[in-house]
Amino acid sequence: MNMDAAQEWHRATLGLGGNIGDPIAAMAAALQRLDARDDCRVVAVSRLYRTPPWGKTDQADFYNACAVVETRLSPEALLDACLEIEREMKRVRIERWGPRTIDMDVLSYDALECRTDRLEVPHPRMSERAFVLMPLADIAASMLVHGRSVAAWLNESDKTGITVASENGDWWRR
Ligand code: PH2
Ligand code: MG
Ligand code: MG
Repeated sequence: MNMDAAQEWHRATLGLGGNIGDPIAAMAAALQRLDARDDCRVVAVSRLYRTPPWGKTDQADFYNACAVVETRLSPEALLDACLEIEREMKRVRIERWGPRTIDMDVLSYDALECRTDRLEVPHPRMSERAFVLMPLADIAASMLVHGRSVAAWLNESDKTGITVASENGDWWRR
């Protein structure tokens, strides 16, 4: 194994959300757990947003946020770290696109474009979802996704009903 490669830090973005129980506390705890790992550091967190449910609309509003993470993990290992945190937090998910206590998705990893059985980056639906693009624009507006900036995608997205729910990106440290 090439140990130099394993030591390198990469920059990933994550999308967080939830709409059951106390989603804000769950997202804060998830980010704290990730930041506590010595192979991950949370370097920027967006404001919190309250967002109407997308996909399956007869469910409670979500809270959403995004984070920039520096990590020594590979893309799939970062996905596993996120899934492990979801599991440790006893994630409840009733159905696809339905209600959930905590969701932590890998949105991007450096400028990598890849698709495996388990992970696709950039996240295949991120460029059409304002509940991802609005928080992401707080911390990575100029990042390119499929050749266009987050700000440009956001400009064209449907932001109806989305409201800002925190003054700044400090909400997860409480
Ligand atoms: N997540 C989903 C499905 N629908 N809608 C909003 N507003 N926010 C989400 O995070 C969300 C959703 C599946 O991951
Ligand atoms: Mg997910
Ligand atoms: Mg998701």
